[in-house]
Amino acid sequence: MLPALTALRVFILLAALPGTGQHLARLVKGAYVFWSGKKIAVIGPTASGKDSFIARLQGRQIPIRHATSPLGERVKSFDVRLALTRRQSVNITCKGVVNVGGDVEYRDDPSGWLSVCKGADVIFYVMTVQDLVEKRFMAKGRVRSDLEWLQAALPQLDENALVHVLINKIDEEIATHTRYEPFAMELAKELRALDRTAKRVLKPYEDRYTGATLISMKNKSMYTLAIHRAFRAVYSAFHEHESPNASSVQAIGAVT
Ligand SMILES: Nc1nc2c(ncn2[C@@H]2O[C@H](COP(=O)(O)OP(=O)(O)OP(=O)(O)O)[C@@H](O)[C@H]2O)c(=O)[nH]1
Ligand SMILES: [Mg+2]
Repeated sequence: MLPALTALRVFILLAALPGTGQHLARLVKGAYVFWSGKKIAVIGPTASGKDSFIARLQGRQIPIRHATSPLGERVKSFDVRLALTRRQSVNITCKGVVNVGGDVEYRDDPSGWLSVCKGADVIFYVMTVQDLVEKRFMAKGRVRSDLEWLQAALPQLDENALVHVLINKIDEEIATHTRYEPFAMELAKELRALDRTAKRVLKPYEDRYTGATLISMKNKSMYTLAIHRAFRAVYSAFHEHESPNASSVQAIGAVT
């Protein structure tokens, strides 16, 4: 099959939006166009799994030992090969990804998170499932203060920059990817609370928030399942933003 055709078929899955014919084709093309050459930034608390996420995106093994990333370490542009099924994958170019450690000093340093996020189209904020369960998104929690940091930073960033939260290390709570859905249901209350808080704290930029996705960088099956949801949620939010009257666009759920 021609690569372009494969890519289109893949994006039918990626977009995963209801609709037929021309409308669907437009959406599929839109998703492809949206993700091609996107600049992403990866931020989050220390040891939440930022380097592991970048490794996964690059198809590498995740670092076994935690090594704190130096401030503003640049990661070269790379192509993300997103395998949607065993036989289908699509290439997305991520340019100018900059990695940065998660300490608060790193966050607040001018050459820290702000420089990482500048010019990014999509900012992935990586936290852990422990942060969620311990409600660190509530007042005085680390996640909450990071959201406040983002709210203050957004006016200085790309005016269309989108934010997506990845809730990592779910493999520490569940054994297989088949437990993903039931686990997400168990955490529904916390996920809704995180969503509400994120939208409230990010005001007036709450539209930039594209939801949160449970994920494991360590477990490949869980990673694969989750990353499609995350990419889809970001694109859906973008599409919704672009055409607010599009009735067939999936609502962005808190989590997935
Ligand atoms: N169990 C489990 N461990 C993980 C997962 N993702 C990352 N880790 C581990 O967590 C540790 C930290 O991962 P990193 O990716 O280096 O974290 P980081 O966010 O880049 O850390 P800093 O740069 O210091 O802020 C490593 O020991 C990883 O092996 C995951 O999904 N599950
Ligand atoms: Mg790191």
